[in-house]
This record gives sequence, C-alpha cells and structure tokens, in this order.
Amino acid sequence: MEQGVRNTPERTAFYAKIDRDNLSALWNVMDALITPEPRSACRPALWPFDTIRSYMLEAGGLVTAKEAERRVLILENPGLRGQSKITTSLYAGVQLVMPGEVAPSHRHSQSALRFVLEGSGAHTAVEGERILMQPGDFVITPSNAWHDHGNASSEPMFWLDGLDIPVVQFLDASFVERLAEDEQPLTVPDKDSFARYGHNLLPVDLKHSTKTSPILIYPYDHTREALEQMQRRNAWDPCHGLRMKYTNPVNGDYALPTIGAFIQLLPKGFSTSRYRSTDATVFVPVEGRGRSRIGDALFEWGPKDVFVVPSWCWATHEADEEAVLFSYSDRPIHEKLDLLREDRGNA
Ligand code: 1HN
Repeated sequence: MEQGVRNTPERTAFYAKIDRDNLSALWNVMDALITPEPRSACRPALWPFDTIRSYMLEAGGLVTAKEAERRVLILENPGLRGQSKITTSLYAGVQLVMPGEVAPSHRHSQSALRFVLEGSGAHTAVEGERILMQPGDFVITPSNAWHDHGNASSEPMFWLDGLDIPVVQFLDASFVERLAEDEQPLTVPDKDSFARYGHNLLPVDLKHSTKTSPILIYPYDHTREALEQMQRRNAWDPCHGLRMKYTNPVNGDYALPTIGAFIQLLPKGFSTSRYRSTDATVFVPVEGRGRSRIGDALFEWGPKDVFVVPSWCWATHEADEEAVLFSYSDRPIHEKLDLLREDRGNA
C-alpha cells in the first residue's frame, strides 16, 4: 500500500457511492493514519517574555480581569493557529492580575498549572485555601476545584497558565460552573495544604479520592534548595543535566493526572546531548541564559521566555550561565497509555 491505491473510474464511482452512506475506504487514508513516526503540525517556537509583557500591560489598560473573567494572552503554536494550543494536546497562556483586581471564581473539568513569572504576593484561592505566590512557584488547580485570583500587592502579577484544554476537548468532557460571588469563601488557614502534604508527612488516615496532588503549591525556594544541594554531586545526565519531576505525595505520580511538570538545572557552560521524546514539551527558563536548537530552529532564551519542543523533534540546550528550566508536557498520558518513546541519540 506504500504508494496508495491508484484510482480507476470504477473505484472513484465506488467511493462516491459509499460516501453517501457515511463510509470511506481505509486503503486511501491508511498511510496518513499510521505514520512511521509522529507527524506533528506543532512547530518549534519561542515567545520572548518582554514582548508578551508589554502586550499584557496594554491589555491591562483595555479590559479588566473581572470583565475578561481571565485576562490572558494565549500562546498559539504557529503550526496550530486558531486552536488555542501551544502543543497538540496542551494549552498555554500568560495571565496578568493588576493590583486590586479579582479574577472571579469558577470551576471546570480542565486541570491547570500556574508557573509564576513576575510579581509577588498576589494569590489564587483554590477550594477554600488562599495560596500566596512568588516567582518560580509551581501552583496547581485540580480538575473541578473552585478557583479565583486576587492581587493585594502593589505590582502587576504575571504567570504562565498550562491547561489540558485540548485533551478535555478531544474527550468531549468539558464542564464549567461560575460562582455567584467573585471570591469563594476562605475556609482553610493559609499554607494548610503545603503543611499537611508537602513535608514528607501524610495524615495517617488520609483518604484522597482524586488523582491530583493534594499539595497546591510547590514553592520555588524549596525547589531551588533541592537543586542546589543535588548539583554538588556533579552527576549530570547528558540529555537533561539535572531534571526532576514534581510529584503527588499520595501516589508518587505526577502532580496532575494529565500534565507532567519538571524542573531542571544546567550548570554554566553545559551543552546537552540531543534528545527527543513523544511528549511535546513547553519550557520556561527561570534563571540563566542560553540557547536551544529545536529541529532546524535556534532560539536564544533568558528568564521568563517560553519555548516549545514538538513531539519527536530533536532538541539540545546550551547554558551560558547556570540555568534553571521549568517545563511541562502530556507525559503522564503517554506513560499510562504505553505511548511514551524517548530517543537519547547515542548518550
Ligand atoms: C482558566 O480558568 C484560567 O483560572 C486561566 O486562571 C486560563 C484558559 C482557558 C479556560 C480556563 C484561570 C484559562 C482558564
């Protein structure tokens, strides 16, 4: 079937006839369905933070967070324009909450992560707990959890939103509800989820009924401290430097059931060996500067830029200074479906 089945007048007539009964011939589409390798429309791309930031401040003068519900600029992959996707399966946007603003409470079946880019002391409220946020914090909003955001600080607050919107869309499983009030009542003391679940302890009779981590915030000072200690061993993975995943302490799995999040450290001057995997990945440099070759593209990056590596696309990273990279992908789905494939070149 390599060259496809040639058309004849009889065959063409047959296709037209069965088409009227909602049927089509597999042999005409089989090569497009089962490709030898992933053929993604997703393209390598980078969004410089400075560009996003200035457009966001402009948006801040045009619409309020309350009007917009969420004042967000969507990072649209250039190969997937108009679909609100940064990769085939994931969404990314940058959100701005201005001082004094509230982004009103709602809940939806989509899971979300926030990665804080700029500003300090704004909060998200999740299921009755107020989560104060600092740059570099990784914050999650579980599926169907009530959430609203507020900024009682004097500075604009920017963060990256990562959601599994295209996955939920594909599965036709979207539900959303809005609260009558802008802000949900706070029913839990500050820092409760981190105290209870974020210290290598768990309540002895914990019955946690969801697949999402009960830790709602993974603070950057803890993450950075862990990387700082681990790097002293000087044992670098050729493809990743030092790369860790954020985990759910209840089951050791990823923090969210559909999205895997990672943090990695590349020492000054490090060049990674080429690597590719089936999970298209969104990267956010937190510290340091460097460059990445992604397929044929070469991107220079610095803190808070966002770049994307498509599925099965070779990538290498080079750090001019000690660099910390946050990333997220749909890896939990690939792993659960036995679809994850990695290629480390010869490393
Ligand atoms: C959402 O609820 C948030 O809660 C951000 O901050 C981005 C994009 C699409 C749908 C819901 C948020 C979103 C979103």
